[in-house]
Amino acid sequence: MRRAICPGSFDPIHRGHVEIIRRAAMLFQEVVVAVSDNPKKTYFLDRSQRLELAEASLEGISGVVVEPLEQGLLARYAADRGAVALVKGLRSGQDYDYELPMAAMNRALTQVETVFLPANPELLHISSSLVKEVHALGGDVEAFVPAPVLAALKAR
Ligand code: COD
Repeated sequence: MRRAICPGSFDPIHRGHVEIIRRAAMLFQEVVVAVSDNPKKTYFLDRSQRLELAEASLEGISGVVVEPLEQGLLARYAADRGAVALVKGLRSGQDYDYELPMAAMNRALTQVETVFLPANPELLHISSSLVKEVHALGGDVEAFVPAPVLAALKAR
């Protein structure tokens, strides 16, 4: 079984994330979507909501499972889960500069590879922080998030 990990905060999951996960699922037999939980970070949605929304938003994509990612080394988690790769989406050179040393460190730690998928040009403006900001300022985020996330944002 060739398993990959798609890690993220997913606070909340958005259409850019879903597209990367869908493409990862075409490359690997199983994709574990690992929802991070870093107690030092302040999240907009709590972990159970981020997990539920990821599950609901990814329903129907074959080979995808959603799990919590406890605080700790991502490379260790990937090795413990028997994953051969981490999959990250790249929106810009800035993402690449940020991700490249982590990819090298993760490989040095447990030999796990990192696969970078270029963001779909039509979705690269989407980030969780901009979704939250646009929503907080009364903007319509329907084009940027899956239906379950839109419903949850409206309910808050
Ligand atoms: N299109 C394509 N990809 C996108 C888009 C978009 N529009 N938006 C985001 N992405 C990608 C990001 O580039 C990222 O790969 C992924 O989606 C997740 O994004 P976020 O914002 O939900 O998640 P982050 O950036 O907060 O990352 C959380 C992680 C757990 C991945 C991160 O904290 C991490 O790698 N931690 C590792 C800790 C560790 O082991 N450190 C040791 C040093 S290597």
